[in-house]
Amino acid sequence: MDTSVFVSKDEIRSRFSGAMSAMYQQEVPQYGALLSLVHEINASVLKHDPALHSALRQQSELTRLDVERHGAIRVGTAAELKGIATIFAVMGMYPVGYYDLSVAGVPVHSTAFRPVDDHALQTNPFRVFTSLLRLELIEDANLRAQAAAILSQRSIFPSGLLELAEQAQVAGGLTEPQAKEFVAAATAVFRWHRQATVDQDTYRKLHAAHRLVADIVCFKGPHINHLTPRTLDIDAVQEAMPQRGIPAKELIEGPPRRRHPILLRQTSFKALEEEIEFVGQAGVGSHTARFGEIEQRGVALTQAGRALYDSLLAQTRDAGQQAATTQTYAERLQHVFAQFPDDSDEMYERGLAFFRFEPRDPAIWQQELAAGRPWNLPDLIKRGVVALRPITYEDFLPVSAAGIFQSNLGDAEQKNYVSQAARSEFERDLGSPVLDEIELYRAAQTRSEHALHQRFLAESG
Ligand code: OOG
Ligand code: NI
Repeated sequence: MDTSVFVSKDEIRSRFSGAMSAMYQQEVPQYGALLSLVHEINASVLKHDPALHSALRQQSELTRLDVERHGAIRVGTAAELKGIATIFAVMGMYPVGYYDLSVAGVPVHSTAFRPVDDHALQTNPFRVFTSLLRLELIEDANLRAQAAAILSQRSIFPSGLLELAEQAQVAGGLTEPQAKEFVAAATAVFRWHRQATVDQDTYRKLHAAHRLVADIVCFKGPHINHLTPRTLDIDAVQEAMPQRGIPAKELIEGPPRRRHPILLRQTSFKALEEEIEFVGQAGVGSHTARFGEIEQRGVALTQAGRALYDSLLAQTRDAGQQAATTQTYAERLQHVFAQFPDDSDEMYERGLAFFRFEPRDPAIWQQELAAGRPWNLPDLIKRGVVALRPITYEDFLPVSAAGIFQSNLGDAEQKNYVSQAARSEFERDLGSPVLDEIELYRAAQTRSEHALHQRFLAESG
């Protein structure tokens, strides 16, 4: 088979991400306004911070910045999740990580479909946070059965799409006309349907069980519920949102502002109230589900770094429970996170974060090669011969995700589920295990270390 006639997975993913963004701008105009704001602020940050500009260029992060975004969808059944996995695989997006949201009172569990290799991430890191409804968490057995019956009636994929995806897998790719057809059909899966598939009474009952249950069960497909561009200064965007008439969520989720950003900071604007029509009834109702979000990404953390992050976040939250506190959440966060070193060398030495390695300066590198010392990476870093380049965190944070879900559900919506993570059930429904994100970052760091070591050996003659 001549694979040169195939459009690359990276190219298909880029086109799909672009098509989704164009569709969502039509559907939710505020998302378009947010995109313009983020572009403006990113341009201004790059202009005023030449050091950041050149660091991003060196890390090959600059090219992807303008196309970078994530989306989120929610599906109702195992068959739907498997179909989604088949479609995303055509675009080089694979399930990474398991997120249990039931602990936060949301009856779903999730994974993130995303590219995994260095080149694919650099080209276009489009990711989709994908949640599966956990029907077993609906208490009322009748309602549970009714929801299952409604879901079993629908087919979320346009005819021919899954066949095309399966054929791509067998043949090894899609030709140009096939890729066009594929992107159009795949995008259509996630469009908004104003017409609910149920009557108002059914909608109300499902909504009362949990607003998310109604959102997942009552429509023809898993509409994209937000798209999230990446900003270089989330605090600036957060501050500017209300000035542009965009109703921002109160708090930025995740770690505090730092010189060396870690993981992921996120904020969103509140969901729109949209008119919907019910089956067999005149008149309209309303549904709120779709919103916009922004994110700022930092370095990926090791297991130890992540444990430290989780414990500091828990400390910040616990301190907030104490009546005597006069500090704002942001002040507490800043204060508690003083315990997390804000210095790349220290994060590397203490094994808290993942990095790639590069000679800092060609002349110094040449001197080092001439000196004939044996390879010793930690020493080369310490002496400033080798520079640390942070590996960007490509995933999500469950506590932040819960905060994003909650801000769009209203405070009254807090539910308590007696439930635990059900990773193996999720993987059974998905039809494969999810990849371990920490392993992916570790492998990226190791590849970089090996490449530099090889170069050192080759150039030392
Ligand atoms: C997904 C919420 C999680 C994020 O950025 O953490 C998420 C949803 O609302 O379906 O997208
Ligand atoms: Ni999101």
